[in-house]
Amino acid sequence: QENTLAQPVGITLERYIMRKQAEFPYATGELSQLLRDLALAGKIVHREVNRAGLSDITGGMGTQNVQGENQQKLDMEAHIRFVRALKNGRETCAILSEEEAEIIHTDNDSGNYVVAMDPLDGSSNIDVNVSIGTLFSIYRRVTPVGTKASEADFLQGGRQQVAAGYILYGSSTMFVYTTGHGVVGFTYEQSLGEFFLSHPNIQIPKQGKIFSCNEGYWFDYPESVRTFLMNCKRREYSGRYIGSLVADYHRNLFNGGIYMYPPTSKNPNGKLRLLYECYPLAMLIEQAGGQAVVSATEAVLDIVPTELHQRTPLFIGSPDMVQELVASGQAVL
Ligand code: AHM
Ligand code: MG
Repeated sequence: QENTLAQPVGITLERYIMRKQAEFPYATGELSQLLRDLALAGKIVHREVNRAGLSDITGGMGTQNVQGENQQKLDMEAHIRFVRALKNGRETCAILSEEEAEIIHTDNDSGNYVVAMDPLDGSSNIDVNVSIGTLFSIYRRVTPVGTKASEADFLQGGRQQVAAGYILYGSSTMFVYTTGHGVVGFTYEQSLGEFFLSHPNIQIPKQGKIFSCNEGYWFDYPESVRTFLMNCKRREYSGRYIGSLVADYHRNLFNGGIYMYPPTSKNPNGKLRLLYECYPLAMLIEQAGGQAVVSATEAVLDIVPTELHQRTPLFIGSPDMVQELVASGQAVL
């Protein structure tokens, strides 16, 4: 008899995380729970992002949402959702968010992990229906369990991240992460309310034909960056720049390319934040076979952090393109 069922459903994020946990006999399940908390908040933010154009209608009438809260701007709403999910999950003792200057303590000093995150990145794209994303970076705390977490827990350096990832709210919503064993991607199936494994082992092409940067700052760019860009143009590579870091990064990860945010006169240290924008993407790109550098001589993950919200230049993508850029600017980059 003909099988009238639709396609078999695949592996959900939940199941995948459980299976992975079982592969590590000493794993306590805490990191697994933390990843699930992030995915849960991601689903809620997905919902809010998808009805963003409508929320002004209710917001404009001064109404409240179902929880009786006043309507928030979407980036603040995302911040509240992620903080709440991480607090409820009880694995996290402290959170650093782009939306708040100080560390947020979760009132659970027995949590083993801290999370640095940008709850909703791509502020210029939020109100105009263009792809935006969430970025996160996870560390095991270095301060004793049971005490208050401190800056030291967040300033461990990118190589100490135990997991990192992002959620892309694009034409579909995706959850992409690494725990240091390759990069996996899950796509959200809205009608089932689940993320399904769609990209089991993501590798970036060694060479690409896309350059992504804000060319409006051309006259500010270091000579090396301009030389590199001119060479890209001579070869008629494609310029692609959404202005949402997660979306630009995600496209280049799959198609091959380089994303650049060099120092400019407005932002002499670059614009992007080290702890919750550059570190997580740098960990992901290295796991995917790519490279992320801040200068000709320094990998992003090797920067020693000094401040919670510090900025850094970023050059990230296909290894051959990053190496060509580095070669064009040994002296000046
Ligand atoms: P945000 O944290 O205020 O959203 O800024 C970060 C964003 C990135 O997503 C994007 O790549 C970059 O800023 C774009 O900056 P610019 O408009 O200067 O090109
Ligand atoms: Mg941001």
